[in-house]
Amino acid sequence: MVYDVVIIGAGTIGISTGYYLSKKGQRVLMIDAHKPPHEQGSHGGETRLIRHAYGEGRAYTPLARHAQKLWNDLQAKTDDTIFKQTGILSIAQKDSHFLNEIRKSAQAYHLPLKDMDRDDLKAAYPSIELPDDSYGGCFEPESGVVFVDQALSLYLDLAIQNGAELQANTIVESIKQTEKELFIQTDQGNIQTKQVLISTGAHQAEWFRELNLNIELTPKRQVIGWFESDPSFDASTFPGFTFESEQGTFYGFPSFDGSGVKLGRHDYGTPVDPDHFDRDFTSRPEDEQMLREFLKTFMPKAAGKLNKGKTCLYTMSPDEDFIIDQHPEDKRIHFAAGFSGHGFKFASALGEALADRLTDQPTQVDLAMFKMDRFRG
Ligand code: PYC
Repeated sequence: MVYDVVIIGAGTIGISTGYYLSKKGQRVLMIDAHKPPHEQGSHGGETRLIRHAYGEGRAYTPLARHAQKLWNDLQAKTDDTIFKQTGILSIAQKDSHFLNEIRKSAQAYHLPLKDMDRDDLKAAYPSIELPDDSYGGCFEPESGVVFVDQALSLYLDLAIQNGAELQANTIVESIKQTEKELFIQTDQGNIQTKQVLISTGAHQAEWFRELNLNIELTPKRQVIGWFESDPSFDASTFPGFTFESEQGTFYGFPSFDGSGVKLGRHDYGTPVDPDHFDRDFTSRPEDEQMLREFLKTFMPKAAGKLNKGKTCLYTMSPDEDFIIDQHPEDKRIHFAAGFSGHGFKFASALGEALADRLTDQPTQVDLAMFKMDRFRG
């Protein structure tokens, strides 16, 4: 049996691509070292923000909007919560690059956006403490929070209903290229396929080296904590948020059903070997201290007891933009990598686009900005 596509890495992008390929009737096999969804890679931590007006660059906005449409389509298939429209509040110095880019994205794509000074923020969110008038914010009402396990489990179930296969707890050792087929060599035996997508998150650096692609990827250990919070932080009234402060760039989630506020720091993280790093949140007290210090300063009523803490992985590309491309010498080998801590929200649209590319169809979103030749001298 020869598969149309083998996907190495059934994480965020692998599963969504598997789903969209299965909808096209492709013979698909997803392989993962663990049993997805799981907490071993980059999709742990339960929730992700989806922001449409995009501080990292307005070029991402069409992708975010199409991703939102596809998350809504997925939501229509289930009673579980895939997406919750909490709105997203971004706070930073009022003339920061990040807020200006959000404003420009909203303008360019006619997105509803409320520009707020410190007094507006104080009136709308009395639980946020801002030390001075230099801070401002942008509130985007149509964006919100995607629930990771629910979304990926549904994509996986639907893909399997459509005939896709999942081979969990399997290590891929190498890819042998012959003119006719690709042979995927695993610790459970060999598999034949016409094409392969490698989307192995923090393990992608090893594949780039193996396939002679000179692109540096850096896996980083990240920490997130859920802190007991006052009812003013409940998801019915408080939005998801990003917050650039003198203590660092943080992001967070309101309390869902008493979970407490979830907080992480984006511009932080220790470079690690993804197979050997300290997964225990409590082993480094300075991690909790850093998150708690931010809350004590800016959201003191959310600085309660730590309900739980987790670690997960970012995989940083050299410019923090994604790498989605085909091998320059063998177009049957596709990659999706380097999501740099801001990829999950786009997974629906990227999975659809990769499935289109793998079946030689035009993509609905433009993937040109993710080509790897941008790193060539
Ligand atoms: O890109 O909004 C984001 C995000 C939230 C958590 C990690 N990344």
